[in-house]
Amino acid sequence: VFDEVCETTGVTLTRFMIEVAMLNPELSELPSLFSGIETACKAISNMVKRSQLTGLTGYAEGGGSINVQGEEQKTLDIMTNDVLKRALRFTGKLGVLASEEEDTPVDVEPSSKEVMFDETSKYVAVFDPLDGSSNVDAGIPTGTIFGIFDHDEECVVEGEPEGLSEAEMVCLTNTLKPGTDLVASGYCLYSSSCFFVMTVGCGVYGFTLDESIGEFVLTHPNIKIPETSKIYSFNEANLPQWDAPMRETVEKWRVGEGKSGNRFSSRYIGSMVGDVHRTLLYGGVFGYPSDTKNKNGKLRLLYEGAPMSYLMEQAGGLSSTGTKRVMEITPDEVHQRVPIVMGSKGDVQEVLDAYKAAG
Ligand code: AFP
Ligand code: FBP
Repeated sequence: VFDEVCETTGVTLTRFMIEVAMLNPELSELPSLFSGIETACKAISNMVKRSQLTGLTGYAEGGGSINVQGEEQKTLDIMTNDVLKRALRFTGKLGVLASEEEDTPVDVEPSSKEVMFDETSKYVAVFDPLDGSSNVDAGIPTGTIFGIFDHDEECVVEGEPEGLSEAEMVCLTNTLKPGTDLVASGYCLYSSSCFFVMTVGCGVYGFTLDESIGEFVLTHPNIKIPETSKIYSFNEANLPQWDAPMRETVEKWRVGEGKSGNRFSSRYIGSMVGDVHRTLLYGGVFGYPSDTKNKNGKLRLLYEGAPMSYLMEQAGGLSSTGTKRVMEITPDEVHQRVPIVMGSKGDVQEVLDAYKAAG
């Protein structure tokens, strides 16, 4: 019966996750968490799609709502954050959640301590609920990025950071983990199709939302990024301020004088999920490098850099700051930024070689 269903629907994300859990008993609680994320993404996809009709455009409450990073929050930033929190609250598998739109990590249940120390609270989730939201009013693609870590119940806080409750301190240390500790990561891209792309550490799998049955269906099994490319994807207006190795490599690519001899094209959406999705499928190099003004670039390590780097590496690509593997960096704080260059192995390696040569 199961196979008959599958012949009609294709392999759904739900079925895929059940099979992952059957083959990997240590991941047996992951499907319910994925089910919460998947449901939230479907709801967010609808909110984004209908935002022009429902008045969910523009800044929150007539302006003035600023997140902890000093960015003005859009109505959809706040609403999508709530959708995710609510969807995960009742999975019973999540202890702590950190998000771009929350000042500090939060527990997902009102009775925080009970749930956080409940042995079923197995995971910590980190999110950017609506990445690229500044583009949404113009109908440009946006996305949700997520990463999942194990919940470390033994974790002890050293010192007493001022202004944080005991619960918040436990939360905090639970989220400050390097990408190498990720159990799973992924994104949902809201675009011409709604794509859900994920990894649990054995390749990258892409699903497309079939709206006629309301399910994500496997359309891109085992995504592998091409080894070299002809596309770069940066906010090139910042090029004069980049580190010399980054700047010089891109200048060579422009004129076909890089290692591959390819003359590169530029493609930049300004929405990380869209730019990374294209990079995974067509090959290319995406990045937000360090510049003289922003030493750590713009992207956030915990809920943008690390989850996307995990996907990129699992697809056979590389992700680096130029001198360090992004996956190996342990954040000192939740909203820490990190310079990033990621994508096709051969081309990213060329950037790394340039940094090395520059000492
Ligand atoms: P918003 O969510 O504020 O639109 O920022 C999106 C983002 O973090 C990332 O998705 C893009 O890659 C990057 O910013 C674009 O930054 P620039 O506008 O500086 O190119
Ligand atoms: P395709 O339909 O072949 O993708 O071409 C798209 C297009 O005509 C425009 O939509 C776009 O602005 C332009 O090409 C991009 O050109 P270039 O590759 O030179 O940047």
